[in-house]
Amino acid sequence: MSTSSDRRDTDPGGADDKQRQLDDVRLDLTGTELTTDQGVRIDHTDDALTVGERGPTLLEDFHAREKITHFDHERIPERVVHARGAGAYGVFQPYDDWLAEYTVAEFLTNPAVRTPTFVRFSTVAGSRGSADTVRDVRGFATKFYTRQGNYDLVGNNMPVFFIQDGIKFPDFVHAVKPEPHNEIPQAQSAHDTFWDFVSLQPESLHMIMWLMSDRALPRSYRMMQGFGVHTFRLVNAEGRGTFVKFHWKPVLGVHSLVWDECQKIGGKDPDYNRRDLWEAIETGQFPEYELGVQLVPESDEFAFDFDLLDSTKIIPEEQVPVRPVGRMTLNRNPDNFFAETEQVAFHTANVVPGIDFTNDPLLQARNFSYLDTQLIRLGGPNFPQIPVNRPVAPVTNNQRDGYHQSFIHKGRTSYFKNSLGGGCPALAAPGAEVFSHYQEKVEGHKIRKRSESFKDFYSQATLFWNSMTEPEKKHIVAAFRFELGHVDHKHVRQAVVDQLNHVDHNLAVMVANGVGVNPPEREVTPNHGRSSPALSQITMSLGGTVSPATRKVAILVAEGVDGVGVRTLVEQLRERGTMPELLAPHDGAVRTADGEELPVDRAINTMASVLYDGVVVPCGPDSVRMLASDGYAVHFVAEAFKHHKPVAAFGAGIDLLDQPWASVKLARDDESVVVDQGVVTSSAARGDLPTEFADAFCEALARHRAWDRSTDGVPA
Ligand code: HDE
Repeated sequence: MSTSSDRRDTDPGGADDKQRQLDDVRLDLTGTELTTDQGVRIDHTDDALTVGERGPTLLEDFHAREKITHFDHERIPERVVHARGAGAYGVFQPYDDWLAEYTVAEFLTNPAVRTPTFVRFSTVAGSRGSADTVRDVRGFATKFYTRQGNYDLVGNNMPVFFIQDGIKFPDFVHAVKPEPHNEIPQAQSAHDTFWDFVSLQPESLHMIMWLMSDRALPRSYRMMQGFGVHTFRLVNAEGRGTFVKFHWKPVLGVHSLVWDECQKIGGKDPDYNRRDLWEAIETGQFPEYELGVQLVPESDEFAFDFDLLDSTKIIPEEQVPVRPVGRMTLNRNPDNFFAETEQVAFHTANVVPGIDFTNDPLLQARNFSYLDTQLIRLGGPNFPQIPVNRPVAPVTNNQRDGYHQSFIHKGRTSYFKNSLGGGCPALAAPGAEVFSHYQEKVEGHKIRKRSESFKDFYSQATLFWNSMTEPEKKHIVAAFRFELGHVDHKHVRQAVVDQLNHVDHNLAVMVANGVGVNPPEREVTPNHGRSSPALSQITMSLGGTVSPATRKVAILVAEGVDGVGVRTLVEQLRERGTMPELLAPHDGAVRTADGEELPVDRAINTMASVLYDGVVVPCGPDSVRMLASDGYAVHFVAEAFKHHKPVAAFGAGIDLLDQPWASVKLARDDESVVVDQGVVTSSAARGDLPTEFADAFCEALARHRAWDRSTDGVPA
């Protein structure tokens, strides 16, 4: 058996600590024989024990009873929110030690320490079996198994929240969940009770702007930001506190789907985001996120025109920059969804020395709620012993008994102080690193009253709106029209529009015109005109380094395709980190113009353009003629075009793009590479395909979508 000092020699950073611990409980049944839960071997499990061939089943059949009883109890309650999720293990490592001035948290400040993590991404409103691509907030919860104990950063992919005080959470969740009389609609906010709540609770408006934006439709969990939302507190060795907001930034950039695409994917592949995460990790394309912090000295607590304790507000990045701390890489899928992703339990109150709370009333309520909900969801107080939840730091205390106790505590003492057990577990020795609560001075009367400093509901909603690019604004207006268009009560539609008039008059008018209510006659709250470029994912992705890595490309082929051209292209696309797949009218293989067999990855009619980031139609006159007469193929290209995706063709493949609805410039005669509105074409064929073709297509993939493309007339 290896000792912990052996382990430190081979893994000094500690990155494998958690996996080594889990190895002790991992079961591999390869080569085993069937037994009962009591370890008794069984040679028959297809028929119950009966009296004669056609007689009654006997109660004595312990194997049948045990098997069925266990099955009967397989389900546990799903999470009351964030029920649908996907998880992965990873490792976090700080870049350097600069944060040590502000916190004693070792995992954030010691670059030699590699802390194991488990992350669970989730949607919020839908049930466990609902689709991934709904319009919703995404959870981004991270458990850091640090050497000082577990730290959980239970965040979302949006930096603000719907409400300011946790006491409103049951009201909010009841409003957004399916309506109670008929349990409709599933995983959607487009219904009356949600918008009724919003119209009467204007503090939700800032978050509503985020929810109606493209942020609610992430292309991938690997391509969305994460935020701790609340203002937390870092505490340094002298006991000095600093306010902090946590940010995760995905290395692949922030990208979204379009709404029409989301709705279609909901049917074609309800596991779209979950599958994407799983496959990326299985194929070694490990998702990476940079952790950053915004720091505010306590002396600046009142320096802002909003309250730092109000979770419906951001600190604009232009005001307080996000400073990079370290990087997390997700590198291992769970072995068993239930054991790990379903049973993982996050809690905002799981903190380690160096990180503490503030009086944000939303955070304070969460610090109560998570443990409470887990007691019922995971069946009692011993859920921290479930393998995925166990810290790598030793757990030694006098907590005993309860459902599912899985440790055997030896000895006769389970109380403090004791003399019979040698005084153990003892208090930490003086000077040892312990958690000590930040000594904040608090005084006041017991009151139920929202602070006056929380009462500006509109300025930051306006800031968000002002920061959007034109396509992003168009999407927001369309989202409001879709959502309110599903609200039956006209007075609710009107009330929401009237609220929006406080955010921006033009926005309110545009929404009103789409949903058949009275546009507000005049501006009530003048738009302050301020903006924050960091809020726009399009502005950010244009400014930053973008990469086509991991994007999925469909190459449409049929009999007679230009095999040399296809092979060249596939190679070039792979070299640039993308994931090309060949789709044909049938599965198996197609014969190229040169008579060779070209293996096919998928049949076109089993897939859809919405499952790819871009499409290429290669040369081969026969192949293109066949595709042109195949409705699935024609629709595939038209739909990708409609969703502003990069579309490319070479040689005869260009004919498939030469459509009345595609007003783009296409390569003709000897034009090597033409790029127009994200459409990349080349007259070249066979082995002559210039590398600029793949370069231009990958550049378009990296830019994600061509928003300047006009798509109104596309019949898809
Ligand atoms: Fe949660 N939230 N929440 N929440 N939340 C839960 O805990 C709650 C809030 C978030 O993948 C529950 O174990 C209250 C904000 C995530 O397992 C529950 C309030 C943010 C997850 C709960 C909030 C979140 C949860 C349900 C208002 C972003 C999924 C199951 C005071 C910063 C974690 C569970 C996972 C889960 C309560 C508000 C994020 C009921 C009372 C703000 C990512 O305890």
